[in-house]
Amino acid sequence: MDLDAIREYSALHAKPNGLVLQYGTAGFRTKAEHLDHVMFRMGLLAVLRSKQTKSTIGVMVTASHNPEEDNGVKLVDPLGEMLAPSWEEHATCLANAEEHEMPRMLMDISVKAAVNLQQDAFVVIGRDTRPSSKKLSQSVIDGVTVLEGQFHDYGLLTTPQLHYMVYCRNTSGQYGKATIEGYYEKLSKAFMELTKQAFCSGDEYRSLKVDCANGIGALKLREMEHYISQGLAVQLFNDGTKGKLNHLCGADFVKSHQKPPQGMEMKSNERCCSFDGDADRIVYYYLDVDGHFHLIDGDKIATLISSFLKELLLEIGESLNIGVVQTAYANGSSTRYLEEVMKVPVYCTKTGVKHLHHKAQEFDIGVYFEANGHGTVLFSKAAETKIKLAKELEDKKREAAKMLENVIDLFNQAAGDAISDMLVIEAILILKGLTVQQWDALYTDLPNRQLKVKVADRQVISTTDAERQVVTPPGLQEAINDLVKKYKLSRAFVRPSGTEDIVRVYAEADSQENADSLAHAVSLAVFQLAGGVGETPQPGF
Ligand code: NG1
Ligand code: ZN
Repeated sequence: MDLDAIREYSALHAKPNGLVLQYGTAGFRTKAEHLDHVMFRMGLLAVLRSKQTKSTIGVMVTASHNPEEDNGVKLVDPLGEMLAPSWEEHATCLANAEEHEMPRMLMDISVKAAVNLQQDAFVVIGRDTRPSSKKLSQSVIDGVTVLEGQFHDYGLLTTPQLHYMVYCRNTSGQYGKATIEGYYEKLSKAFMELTKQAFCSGDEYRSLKVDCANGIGALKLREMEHYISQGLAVQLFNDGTKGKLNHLCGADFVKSHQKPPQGMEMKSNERCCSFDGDADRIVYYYLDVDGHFHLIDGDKIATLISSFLKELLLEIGESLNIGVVQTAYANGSSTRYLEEVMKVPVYCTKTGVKHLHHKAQEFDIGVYFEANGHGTVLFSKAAETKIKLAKELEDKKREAAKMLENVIDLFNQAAGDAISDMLVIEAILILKGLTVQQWDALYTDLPNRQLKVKVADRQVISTTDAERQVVTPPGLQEAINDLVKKYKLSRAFVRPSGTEDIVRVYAEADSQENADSLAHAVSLAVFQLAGGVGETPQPGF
């Protein structure tokens, strides 16, 4: 390690005084102007992680669904996964180190993590379309080069595309080609093959309106359009030519406000979907003939996909275990439907895809989705092998096995991916001849409401039982229990956000009015018992 060079370059990416950041649910996130030093340091850290794992490591510059002025960075581990927890700690220490501590901190991490400094390092970098992203990704590159790491800068990519590149490179190209064309070819081939034997019921199923949140999804979907145009016509809205990223549009807006994005022309019964700012989330929706808005969120996506997979597994007659992984934000109706009607085991983990991803790996086929539309399906090696063997069986089983193979190829095994999920969903709707209304009618969501409360220090709230119960501050859980008792079919929980400086409140009840009123009452309890700041939460939204 050339400590002088590190000192010299680090001074060019100096840390603002007094700034403390935490590697949270999805890496570091804050206002873009505070992130230059973090980017440089994550470039350094990526080199160490690459040396330690003897693998390619990814660095993605994005703040996903957060405002355009924000930015963020996260590291991607060798199999496309989120950074290992012990390295999240190293990341936090490194990001918060004072200038003069930098060389020692790097040495400390190298010793603690047994990094062989002689080992070569390779880092791949991607970024979203935020105005700040280009310069910030250059700071990552500065960090990589000062530690003499090799790198490939992919430039503009969706977050899941970067995960895909990392996964491809670390499996010697077996998973796919580590190029943007490789990604389009893999997905479009699987999509076209999967849908080719479909009973084609005309154009109504074959065109889809996509709100791209004025983000990277628009660019990438446009590039991909011609690969899939024979099977699906996509019409892009909020494509970034005028509007602001994530502003009044995108998956997060649609899910949290439960209304259509601005800039989308919706006619009744048309299938529409929204991506978020880095295209790893997707939600669907439509207007019924009375003009009412219907949201089809991650839970209903997971339900559609698991019921399709279950049918195919039944056809090939293989005993593969399938499990669905959700978080506390999953609508109670979805959990009940999956468990009681579909007889699929459901598990609840903490918020953040890394927790869901991890749990999903325990099954032959693990379906995981956050209610906000972030998720994918993981197939174990054992499942892949059994499916391959089933292709040798009689005709009907062979067809189902072939379809399953295409489904495996279509799902991004490295990360939740809006583009890949969209293609799977479209394929299932085509194959089953389902309209968006029929899909929506699988079950009825319980009315729900999510709110944010500002407190002085959100870490005073600690939780247990996959975030469904509050441990501290004392009295808060009892207060929530008492409030929940006042409503029918009700449930509520609170947790500190990992990406914003707020506490999130979630409530569900038998009517929208009751869900709203319960959410408000719980917000007041948080405000009073957990050190609320600013204005007392008001009813109404
Ligand atoms: P936080 O801010 O920790 O609630 C949010 C989402 C997560 C995940 C991360 C990363 C909700 C309630 N929370 O986390 O699911 O997507 O952002 O982007 O949707
Ligand atoms: Zn995202």
